Amino acid sequence: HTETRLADWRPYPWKLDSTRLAFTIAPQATTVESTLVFGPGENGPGAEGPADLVLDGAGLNTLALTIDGQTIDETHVSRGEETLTIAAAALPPGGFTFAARVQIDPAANTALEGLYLSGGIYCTQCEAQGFRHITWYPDRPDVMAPFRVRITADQPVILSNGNPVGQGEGWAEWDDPWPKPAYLFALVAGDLRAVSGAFTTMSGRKVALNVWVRPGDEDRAGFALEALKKSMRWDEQVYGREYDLDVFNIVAVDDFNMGAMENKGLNIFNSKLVLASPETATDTDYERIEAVIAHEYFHNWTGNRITCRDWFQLCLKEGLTVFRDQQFTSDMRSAPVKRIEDVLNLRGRQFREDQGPLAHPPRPDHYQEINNFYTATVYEKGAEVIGMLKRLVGDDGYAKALDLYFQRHDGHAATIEDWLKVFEDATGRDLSQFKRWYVDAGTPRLTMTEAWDGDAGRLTLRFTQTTPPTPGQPDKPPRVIPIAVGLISPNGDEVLPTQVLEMTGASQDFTFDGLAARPVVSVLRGFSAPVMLERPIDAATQAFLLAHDTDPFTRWEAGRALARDSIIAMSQGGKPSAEYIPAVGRLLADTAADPAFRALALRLPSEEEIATAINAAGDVPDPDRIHAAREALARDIATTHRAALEATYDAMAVPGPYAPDAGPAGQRALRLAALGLLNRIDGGARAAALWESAGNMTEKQGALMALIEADRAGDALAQMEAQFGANRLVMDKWFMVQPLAASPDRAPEIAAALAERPDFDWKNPNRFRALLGGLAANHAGFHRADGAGYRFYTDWLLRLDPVNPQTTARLCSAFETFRRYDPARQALVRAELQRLAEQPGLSRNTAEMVGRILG
Ligand code: B3K
Ligand code: ZN
Repeated sequence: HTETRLADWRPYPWKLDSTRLAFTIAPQATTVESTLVFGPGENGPGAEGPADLVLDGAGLNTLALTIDGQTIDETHVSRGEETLTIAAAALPPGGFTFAARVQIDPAANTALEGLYLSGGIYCTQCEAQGFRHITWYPDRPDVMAPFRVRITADQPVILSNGNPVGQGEGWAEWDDPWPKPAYLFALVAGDLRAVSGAFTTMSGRKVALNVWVRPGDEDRAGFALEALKKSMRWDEQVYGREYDLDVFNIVAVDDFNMGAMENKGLNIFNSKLVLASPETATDTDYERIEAVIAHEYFHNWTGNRITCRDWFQLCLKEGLTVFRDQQFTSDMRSAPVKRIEDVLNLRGRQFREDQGPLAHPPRPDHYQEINNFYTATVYEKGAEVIGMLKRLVGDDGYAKALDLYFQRHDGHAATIEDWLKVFEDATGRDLSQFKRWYVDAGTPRLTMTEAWDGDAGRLTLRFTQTTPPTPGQPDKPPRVIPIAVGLISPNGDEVLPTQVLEMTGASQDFTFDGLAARPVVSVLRGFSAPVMLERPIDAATQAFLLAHDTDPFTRWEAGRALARDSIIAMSQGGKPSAEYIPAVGRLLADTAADPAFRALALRLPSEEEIATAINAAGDVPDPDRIHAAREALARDIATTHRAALEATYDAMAVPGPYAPDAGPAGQRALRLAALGLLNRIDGGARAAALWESAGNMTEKQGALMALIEADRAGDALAQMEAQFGANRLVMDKWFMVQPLAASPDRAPEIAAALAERPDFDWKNPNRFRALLGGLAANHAGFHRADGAGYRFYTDWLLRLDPVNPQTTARLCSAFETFRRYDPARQALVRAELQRLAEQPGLSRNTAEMVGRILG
């Protein structure tokens, strides 16, 4: 398969002045007529001589091609695998109009890329390269044009980007004045109902807002609409960014490869990120809906008005937009809790990626299939890098740089170099070393040692950094690392509030003078850099930090480390840290602390996290022993603190009607964390009672997971199916929790039995991910020694690949950690990967993933 390289990027030689599209929609034969007006490009005729016109297209039935109304002579046309080239000789150098008529088949489009049908609704997904499945076009993000779109369809609702300019029975016309690349094009046609509102922008313009759902789903769309209004207001207040069209549409569809898509003025969402009611959605679902609605809305400026020059620059829009949605959630909810959640997510997905065969920089420089690079590294590490930049230049510097970014690049397609340049110009800083964060893969290991000179009252902190090799990058020069530290005196008072140390060398000392007594160091506050920190520290000091640190992140981190070390020790035949179980008691007694924080502190690290830590220490993780050790620790905690856990469980019952706000959600989270522990010693009694009494999905799902763990969920599962059998999103949960919470010795069999059911609608990405993702997240079940988990998983990847390559390829990452495990498990995974690799006709998406994982 061929590789695309950053070094090969060249400007498009023609300038696309306008795009007109006319669709005549029919399930198996939709006709697309396109009219593209080209003028001489900056680097086109005149600058570099006559240029060919290269257009992208895939799976198109081409009916006509013209230049200025004349059929193009075939001698001037050449065809590649996914390209059409019209020779310069056929093109008037001063400009011309290219027109095409093609036919496509939305009903047969199971890959969900381009125009497809989802449960009777026509919709599109064009990022990254879906537009070429719609018509011939320069399908690259640096070719931007205003779009005028006319759609004829026998459907009540017909939408596209921009503002509506005309409509009648069976047709509608839309005009988008803002130049955009093809990947932001969208079209929707179907029987939909709007939940509508309005927003008045800061300059007083009124914008119509619609959340479009299937008839019957209207009562579950209100939360998304409110989240949209909050996002619009926040982007005005915090970034000074105003919306720029008369209407903003959001559409929920059931079949979608990802979470959502930021098409200009017409965001298309996976229905699970729009629809919510207390009976069907959990607190986590509500928080995600709010965050993703915000994310897609924020893309209007960071992604759409300023887009990416090429797909290597993906983190330019994604890292920044994730960073912005994280800021938004921090402002809407609890900033410390959000930070801890983000770090958990980063470590669970991005650190994992960065330490395995799929490691790549936030800005990669080659790919086979760009859809494989919508990764935790591009998104979440991309956001962390911006967080570091902000920490280094300060809030004012960041605000100035962002203003300059919007001013300088609005309407253009930009690069990471452009992005860094605005920071340099706005702050006067040299960011050449900082750029390493964008171009180097791998997670730096940061070690800290302390030297205390009692006579001088001086503490010296010595930091060293190294980054292990990653595929294609053997040597890693040092990076700039912002290290936030604070010093705490032995009596628990803070003697030095947070200070950001700027590390630039491979090894560097920082000294603190004038100290009356040796302080305890609180380091990497707020997780100030995405590194793995190693420091010699005893359990008593960790317990001290858990009790006294003023920074909520490092406070939580201290407790996490105690829990992690305890499980690791137990999995290797030792005992839990003597400090840990008493510390849990103090946490339960600390009723003044935010329940959401206490819930995070009480929850044990996952088995995956333990396996990662064992691997990082140079040992081989044993999934069965890790599982047993974690269970044993949970039982110890429950036995020791039974009364306090029961009191916490009772105290955290939230009276009155359900509200998805951070306050009550935090109480429910703490309540369920207590339930999870008590469940180990009460045989599921409390979970059974909660299942009966709970009036919201958050507690229902928590109770259900506990019942599955206690192996008494039969009735609950039957009730859930009876009540919600027709609700796809609830049934996705039903499919997910069973393999996820099952005992490892049965998880693969449970997944296999569920896969036999007629309602395992495996072509639907949500349903497929629910079942396979549920199993993969059951660490000991997926990695079961007999290989049953690996086999079942691979069987289904093989089945899905010809139908939906994108979703198949994404799920391959379940295997990215395989080299951590013992030789027997490694051999089992390798055999499954071989089985995939040898499959005739395997998609380019999956082939790339399998190839990279096998190395
Ligand atoms: N930009 C889209 C993701 C598109 C995925 C293409 N395979 C959603 C987002 O990041 O907001
Ligand atoms: Zn995004």
